[in-house]
Amino acid sequence: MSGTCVIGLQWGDEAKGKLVDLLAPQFDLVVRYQGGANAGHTVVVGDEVYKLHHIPSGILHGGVENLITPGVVINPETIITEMDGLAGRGIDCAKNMRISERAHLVMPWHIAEDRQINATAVRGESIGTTNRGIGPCYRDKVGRTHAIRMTDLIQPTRDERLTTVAEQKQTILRNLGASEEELESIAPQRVVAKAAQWAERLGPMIADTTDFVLDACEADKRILFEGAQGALLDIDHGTYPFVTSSNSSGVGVCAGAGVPPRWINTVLGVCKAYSTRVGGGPFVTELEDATGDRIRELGNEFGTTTGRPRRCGWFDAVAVRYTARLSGVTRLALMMMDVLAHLDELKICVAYELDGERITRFPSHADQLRRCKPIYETIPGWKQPVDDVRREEDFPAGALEYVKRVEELVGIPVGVLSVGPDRSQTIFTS
Ligand code: 2SA
Ligand code: MG
Repeated sequence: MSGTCVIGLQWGDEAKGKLVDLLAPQFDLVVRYQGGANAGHTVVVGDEVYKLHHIPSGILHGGVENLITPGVVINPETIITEMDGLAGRGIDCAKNMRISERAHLVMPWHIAEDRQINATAVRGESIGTTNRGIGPCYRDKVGRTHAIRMTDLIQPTRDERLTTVAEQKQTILRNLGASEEELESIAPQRVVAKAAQWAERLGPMIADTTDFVLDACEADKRILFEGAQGALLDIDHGTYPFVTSSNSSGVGVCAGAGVPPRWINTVLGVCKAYSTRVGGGPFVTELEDATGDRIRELGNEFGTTTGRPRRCGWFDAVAVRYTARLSGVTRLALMMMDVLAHLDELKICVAYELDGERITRFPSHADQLRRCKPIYETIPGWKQPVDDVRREEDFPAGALEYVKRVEELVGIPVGVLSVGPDRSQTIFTS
């Protein structure tokens, strides 16, 4: 048994891609199991920066098999562009990547529908999606009538199926006030022509990944499950409705990958030493001041996928304790310690005040979360760069003090500390 998961414990962008990339050589298989091209994993190898949205980070290592399993929604255009980009750098994805025949396709109409979602305020605020068609695609998957799966691309009924759905979608979008240009972009003949190209490029990689991954489990292969987004964006357990449309916490691994719990034994929970969020929704420890701006600047906190500036704030131990427990985390990875090294004073949110009461449980309603005020503990900044630290014992005492406090509050030991984007700037501590 050696199923290891890497799960984001905040709102995404915790630098999971870097960890997965670092760990990948120790595994036989890297599995992406939820989300889609809304993910943005930045991997830095020497001077090369790779931005992956769809393709598992294990692709950068020759001997590793990469699976995209049923829980993922695939934008064929994006994945092909990404494959071409990697090919230009000498990486042939067709060699060691398989895409589940059960995975759903993000179609051009989903992107148009996502724009409609973003134009609508939910509970007084826009969700601020990544406009990648993720929500509409999952909605169609659950709704079933308009869904297209990878396997549909390689069936003889493909063109007929696509024509029917494209016609229905044109009607739906026309009623929603879509422009003529938008309607033209999803015209049946256009979609059918595109699908033929997709099938040609992706066809050789379409496989029964469920069978493949179960065989791998039974053969005692080492499997790394690569989470996308973060647990607070989980459709069932996150800050609903300001969430993504998949199960992005640890509980999503099994359903998305098609792997039962018995094969999973290690869960690495990744969090920044502070907090960030992109898009709308409550954020109790948000800093809308100079300190927030300073963190954004020091941490280069801009979205990989959309380039949006990220909202920044202090570490929220209430939220992370919740998501760490929910995700079954066995070790924490505390990232971006280098950013905190520049601040005079640090704060950790240890509890919330909700309607005059002190709570340490994470509330389920967005309105309650909005009313929560952070209760902070202040810790002096250690004010000493840590970028060059490579061993736990070389950290300044103040930094280790901060780490200890995080461990105590979250209730899980820290096993990894990160002090910069490079592979070498990662310290395994326990
Ligand atoms: P969606 O597009 O339907 O999944 O958006 C719903 C909410 O989920 C948030 N979300 C994300 N938050 C952080 N990082 C994400 N990935 C990109 C990245 C984001 C980017 O890695 O940098 O580039 O902006 C991600 N994906 C989805 C989203 O902001 C909404 O709040
Ligand atoms: Mg990201």
